[in-house]
Amino acid sequence: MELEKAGLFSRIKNGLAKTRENLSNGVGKVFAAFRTVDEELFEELEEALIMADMGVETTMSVLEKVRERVKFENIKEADGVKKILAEEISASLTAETQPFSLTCPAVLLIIGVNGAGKTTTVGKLTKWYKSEGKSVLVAAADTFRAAAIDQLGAWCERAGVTMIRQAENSDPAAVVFDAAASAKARNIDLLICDTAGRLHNKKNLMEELKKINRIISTQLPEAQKEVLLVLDATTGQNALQQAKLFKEVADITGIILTKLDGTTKGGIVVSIKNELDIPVRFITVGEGIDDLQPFDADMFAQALFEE
Ligand SMILES: Nc1nc2c(ncn2[C@@H]2O[C@H](COP(=O)(O)OP(=O)(O)OP(=O)(O)O)[C@@H](O)[C@H]2O)c(=O)[nH]1
Ligand SMILES: [Mg+2]
Repeated sequence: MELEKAGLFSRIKNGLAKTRENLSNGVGKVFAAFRTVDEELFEELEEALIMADMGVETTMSVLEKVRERVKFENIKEADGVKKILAEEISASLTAETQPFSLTCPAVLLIIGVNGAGKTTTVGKLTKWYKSEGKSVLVAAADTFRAAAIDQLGAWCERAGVTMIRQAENSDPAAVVFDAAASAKARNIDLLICDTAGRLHNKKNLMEELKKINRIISTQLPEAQKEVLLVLDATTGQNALQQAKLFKEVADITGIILTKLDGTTKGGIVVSIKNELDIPVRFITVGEGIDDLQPFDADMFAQALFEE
């Protein structure tokens, strides 16, 4: 178990390499040039954290807590301040958040804009939960392009799970209906629904999600329902804006942040949790089927700062 944890940790660390580099160019430099704990130090830290896309509001509130603790604990060493900063970031990520766990049967509805990484993430989640011993069924509810259905089909084949599909351009809600009925009949633990990224317009999207939710609730009334919004971390603060829009049309229960490997903007995780109060549940750090990890705030904060 310890070994497993160490492995996960080093994968997060590698996945966050660009963000870490960005932070160490910023926060790291501030600490390297550390002289005394004074207002100037905090101002430089503030700038460095904002540059890592932690968001202004979040940076301010985290640094306020760091300031208080540094004073109260009479910290004089750079390492001490750094440790407190990591702890406060971690604390802000876990504040009032219940750990994520699934009680089966469960349904995951995966939503998000074009290209955010939904389909890839469904593939990864399928493998993740299957290796936990759960029976999984996938619904190809992105019916806009045949290629999208085939892309998902390839992931499902690799993970060894069944995918429910219909013809291109059929009603996404009808696919979910079929899949939910099948999940019920076969006593499936977990149904994962991929959806289309095309954000026609807000009203359309809202109607479609409502319809899908209604079907799930009718077909699988006992199931735990999670609506997970997939956000592309490389878009930084834009991802936050997207999340705000989606929050207006859907009851999002969690966020999956993708492509953390390709960005210097990993600080966006902190900003999402603090400004939207939606917990980050998974992160992805690559295109491979195993590049998905449940989000662990302590590990994440440590990975950001550890040398
Ligand atoms: N580097 C990296 N690339 C990723 C990650 N997750 C997804 N991608 C890539 O992002 C691209 C888009 O992924 P998709 O899963 O097709 O995105 P989508 O949200 O389903 O897109 P649409 O169905 O068109 O809305 C693909 O090229 C993926 O390989 C990740 O964690 N890291
Ligand atoms: Mg897709």
